[in-house]
Formats: sequence, C-alpha cells, structure tokens
Amino acid sequence: MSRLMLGRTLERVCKAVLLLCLVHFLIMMILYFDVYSQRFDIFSRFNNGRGANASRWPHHSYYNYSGARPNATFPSYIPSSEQLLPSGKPEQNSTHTTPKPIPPCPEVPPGLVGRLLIEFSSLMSMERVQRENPNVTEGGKYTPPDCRPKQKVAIIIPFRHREHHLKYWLHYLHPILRRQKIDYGIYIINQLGEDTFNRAKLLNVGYTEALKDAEYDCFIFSDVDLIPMDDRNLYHCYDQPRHFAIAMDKFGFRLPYAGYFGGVSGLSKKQFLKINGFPNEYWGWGGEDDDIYNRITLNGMKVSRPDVKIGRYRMIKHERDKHNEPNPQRFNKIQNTKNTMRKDGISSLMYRLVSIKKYPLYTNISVEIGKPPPRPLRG
Ligand code: UD2
Ligand code: MN
Repeated sequence: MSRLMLGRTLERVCKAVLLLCLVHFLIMMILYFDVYSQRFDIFSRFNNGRGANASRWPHHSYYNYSGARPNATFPSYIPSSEQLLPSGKPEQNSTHTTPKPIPPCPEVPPGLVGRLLIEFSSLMSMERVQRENPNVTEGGKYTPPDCRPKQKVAIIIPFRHREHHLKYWLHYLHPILRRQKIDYGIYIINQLGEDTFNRAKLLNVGYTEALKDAEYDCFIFSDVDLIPMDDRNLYHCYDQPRHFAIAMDKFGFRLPYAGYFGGVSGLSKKQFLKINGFPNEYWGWGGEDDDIYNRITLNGMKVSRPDVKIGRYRMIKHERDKHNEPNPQRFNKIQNTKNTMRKDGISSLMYRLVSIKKYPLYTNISVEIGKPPPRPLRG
C-alpha cells in the first residue's frame, strides 16, 4: 500500500516537474522571439547607418586620392553614391523607424580635390556635358542629397553669342559646385539684338528673374569664360561681398589692382540691396566692375577674397566681341558713383522679358534691355 502511495506521489512529482519544464520552455521561447525581433530591428537600423556612411566615404577617399587629377566629372560615381544616400523621405518598408534628419552641410566639404587641371583643347558638346551631369535637374538646378546647405545660390551669367564658352563653363562648374555641396541654380541672361552689350544691367536682370524663380539668398555673378582652378574657392556668400576671381592667368595670376572686382563676384541679397544693385548705365566694355566696387566701399562694406593660391582662374582666350567696344565714358562715370548709385541700380531697372527656357543644365532668360542713350552733341 505504502509502495503504491509512494509510486503515485512520485508520479505526481514527475508530472509537476514536467509541467514546470514545459512552462519554463514556453517562457524561454517567448523571451527568445521577443529578443530576436528586437535584434533584428537593431540590425536593420545598423545596416541603414552603414549604407549612408559607406556611400559617403568612398567618394571622399576617392577624390582625395585623385588629388592632382584633371577636373574630370566622374559620371559613374555620382549616381551610384546618390542612390545609396538617405533621401530624406520616409523608408517604405519600415513602419516604426523614423527617417534620419539630413545633417547641415559641413563648413569644409569633404570631397574637394583642391587644384584642378583646366584646359580648353578637348572637344566639348552639350550632349557630353549632359551625360556627365545626370543629377542636375531641369533648369540647371542641384541640391545636395546628403546634407542641408545654409544658403541657396543663384549663379548669374551675362551672355550673348558665347555658346562655345558656355559648354566648357557647364562642363567644369557643375561637378565643382556639386563637390562643394552648393544648393544652386544656373541662369544665363541672354541679351537679345545687336545693340551695345551691357554686362551689369544683365546681372541686375539675373538677380530679379532668379528671385522670381526661387528664394535665393546668395547671388554669384560670373563671366561665361572664367573657370576656377581650385575647388576650395567655395561658391557661396560671405559676411562681406566676395571677389572670387582674384588671380587670373591673363593677369599673371595676380590681382591687377587693389580695387579690382571683375570676373566672378558674389553678394548676399542683403548686400546687393544695400548697394542698390549694379549700375544700368555702363554700355560697352569696362568700368561697371569698378562702379560696383565703389558702391561696396561707399556703403561701408569691404571686399572679401580667397587666398591668392586658391582664387586662381583660367579665362578662355577670346577676341573683343562686336558691339562691346570699350566704353569711353567709363573713366568719368566711375568718379561719380556716389552721386549716381541711389538713382541708377536695381531700383530703376527696366527691361523686357522675352523668354524663359529651362534646359537640362541651365535656365536661359532672353531679354531686351534697350540701348545706350544718344551721346550729347558737343559745342
Ligand atoms: C573683363 C572682366 C569682366 C568685365 C569686363 C568689362 C575679367 C576676367 N573679366 O572681361 O568681368 O568687368 O572686363 O566689362 O577681367 N559677354 C558675352 N557676349 C559679348 C560680350 C560679353 O557673353 O558679346 C559676357 C561674357 O560672359 C563675358 C563677359 O560678358 O565673359 C565679359 O566680357 P569679356 O569677356 O569680353 O570681357 P573681359 O574678358 O575683358
Ligand atoms: Mn573674357
């Protein structure tokens, strides 16, 4: 009897132990799957993080490696890296991961190469330049995909009959600006007709029309034939009006005179308005850049410049264009900036907009800007 009792008791104990084991096993399974799912989630985030870094760093080291190379456009690298970069849009398959905010762009862009080899002997076609720059959007716009730039920059180019130069300009500048992480749009301001050319008035038109297109806060005014030889010369605006093209091949890579402000310059919207924009009354070649310099100093600002080793430029060689003869009045006019700048400028700008065409690599704005007033009769 007592044996039977003992057997039953043992049986119960065994059952209880078995049950406990089962419960224990179930708890273990629940815990295991819970932890596993969390780990899985961590892994997927980790992979995303690596994706972004992996795409950011290879081109950095690649460009550093390419140090003294010609300024090739490396079309294969850009699209592949940008496909990998976080787009800022929510990821489609993840329901509970929030998208990483895009960080501000670094002060010194990591992918710069420094000194560039610039030459104008190779054949250039617009098709080629378009192929090299697939990520520039219609109208010649670009926004860095992986960081938020502080400024939005409009690049304004005065233009007439210089298609050949424009191809080189676009070929060299788009990749440079992209490496510089600039948020930009390119505006070619084309003077229609064959009356005397007026560079500064076209630049005023460019300022006005670019602002109708987007909310720019920085304006860079560049000749179509000037290419920077160093991508550390950053195309954005500074605390003071900026003169970028300080050391040109045609001037023996030196500043020709202290008050020189020609070639490529940049002003923030505030700085531009402070000087009432540029003069509209300089018809033909010369003087307008000195007038702009006068406006800047007369309004209590200083010109800021890059280091002379960085501000180097090549100008595509050219003859003086027809209908852009030296302006004989320029010497007198630059003596009078103080008296003229308040009435002649962005506040008095008049022109007729004829067309706006958005091409893949730039926006063309064609305008009629009139002609010089008749010269007063002597005597
Ligand atoms: C110098 C200055 C320039 C300006 C000019 C006097 C340099 C490098 N540049 O240029 O900034 O002050 O003297 O006005 O020192 N353009 C056309 N079609 C024309 C005429 C001019 O597109 O028919 C445009 C084009 O963008 C050109 C710019 O105006 O680059 C300046 O004209 P330029 O190149 O004939 O004058 P340049 O080289 O003496
Ligand atoms: Mn020129």
